[in-house]
Amino acid sequence: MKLRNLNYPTMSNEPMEWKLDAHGLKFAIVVARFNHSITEKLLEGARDALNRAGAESFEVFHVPGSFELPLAAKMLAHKGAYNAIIALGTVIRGETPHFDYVAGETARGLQQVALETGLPVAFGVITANTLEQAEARAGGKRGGSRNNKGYDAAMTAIEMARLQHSIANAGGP
Ligand code: INI
Repeated sequence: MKLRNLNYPTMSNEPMEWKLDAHGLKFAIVVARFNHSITEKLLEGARDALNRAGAESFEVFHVPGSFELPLAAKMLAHKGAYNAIIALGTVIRGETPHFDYVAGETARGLQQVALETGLPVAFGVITANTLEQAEARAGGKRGGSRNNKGYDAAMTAIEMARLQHSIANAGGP
């Protein structure tokens, strides 16, 4: 396979151009509407990463809040139609313990789906103390792909889908 040297930000600064190639890969993005001013920026970042990397396709699904992301991810995983799932949400700490339940269960549930189904599930959920902090992790006031957790999650999904493919073809004679 010919790999392209694409020059745009990765989650880490390491030179891992190979993982940026998403040709032939299909993705599902599931995004929470809660805190939608932030989650739509995450979605924009994820779309940008997948488009730049040449993903074959991606489909977008919405759920009410982050708490619903794990079940939606599980439904999508069971379709067997995707190489990875990208889960996007934003949980902002308020005055109540609600934050801990929503954030904790969302993280736990998404990891559980990945481990139980064997399908990569990227965790693109911002957990922040304030709206300003959340905004800063979604590309800033105007959005964009730098410092955007949606972009990073899509990059992770591409890398893990590629890894799954490599492992499936490894260990031969
Ligand atoms: N959902 C979020 O995605 N972020 C939040 O900050 C949040 N807070 O703070 O309440 C939130 N709550 C809704 C939750 O995800 C469920 O949709 C709801 O509890 C119904 O199951």
